[in-house]
Amino acid sequence: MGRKVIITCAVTGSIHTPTMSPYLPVTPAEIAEASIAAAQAGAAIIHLHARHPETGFPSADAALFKEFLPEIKDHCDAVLNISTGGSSVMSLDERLAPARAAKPEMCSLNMGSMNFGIFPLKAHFSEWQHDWEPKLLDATRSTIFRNTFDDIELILSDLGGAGGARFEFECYDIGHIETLAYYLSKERVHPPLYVQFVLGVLGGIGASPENLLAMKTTADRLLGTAYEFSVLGAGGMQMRLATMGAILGGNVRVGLEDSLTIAPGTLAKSNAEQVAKICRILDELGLEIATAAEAREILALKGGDSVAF
Ligand code: KMH
Ligand code: ZN
Repeated sequence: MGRKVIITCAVTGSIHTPTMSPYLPVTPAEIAEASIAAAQAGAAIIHLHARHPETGFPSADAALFKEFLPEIKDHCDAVLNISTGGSSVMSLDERLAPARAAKPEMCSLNMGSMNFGIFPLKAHFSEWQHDWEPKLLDATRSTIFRNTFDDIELILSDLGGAGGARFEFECYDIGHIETLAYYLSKERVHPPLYVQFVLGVLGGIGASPENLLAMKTTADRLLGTAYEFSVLGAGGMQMRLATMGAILGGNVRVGLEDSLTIAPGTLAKSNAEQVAKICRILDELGLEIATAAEAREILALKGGDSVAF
């Protein structure tokens, strides 16, 4: 197979809140619909969180995931990747419940504890649909997004070993790549590693081309040929950094989890709109887009028939 670019779409996440965009999927039906449309637009992987259906509050209730996972699987072939990051105000056990129940092909694995500040988003709004929204944003001034070595090893053994999942290794800074290289040297993780370079979260590395190059150079030095990478630029740099990542030989992640816009100052009307845009860019660059089956082959996934939903 020649080089193909894998598109991940992260459809809702736990950063943005309902007041920020009317297009953010909230209910299981909305999450399913957004995921299927994103897959139809060209995404090979769908990265999934859940939300409380009435309030939109980030939720790791496995029962909510059970409402949308089979529905998405019935309507498209995309790889369903379940978050183990949840939100920084959840306990680790809460965060792992959906992936433990669903035994997915893929789940996220955040490679270090850090500040994860989403409180600056508060300044853009004066009225809120729900009381919890400004409170959650403020809470990120004092909470730690906890991903200790023990936590990482628990996820590797529980979901990787026993569950057969492979990982989207979310690296928010250079040191997280060092941690991944440590686990590679100890044979706790196995190639091909799928490394998500996350740029633009306050507390992690900033969203600049220079920083993306630094991440890539570090990963090349430490992980050599053992890895594939993808690029996630949070906020307004999403499309530019994804494009740069693709040019550098990587894959891309888009979706309303990480950016609500389709162009500066314009809200994206759907996740699929962002997927369609990155498809157009990749096409113009002469780059081919991976199908879900090709993504499974590239990332050595266990297959959609081996999950528990
Ligand atoms: N929204 C990303 C910056 C996870 O789900 O494990 C972080 C994320 C974490 O995707
Ligand atoms: Zn996520």
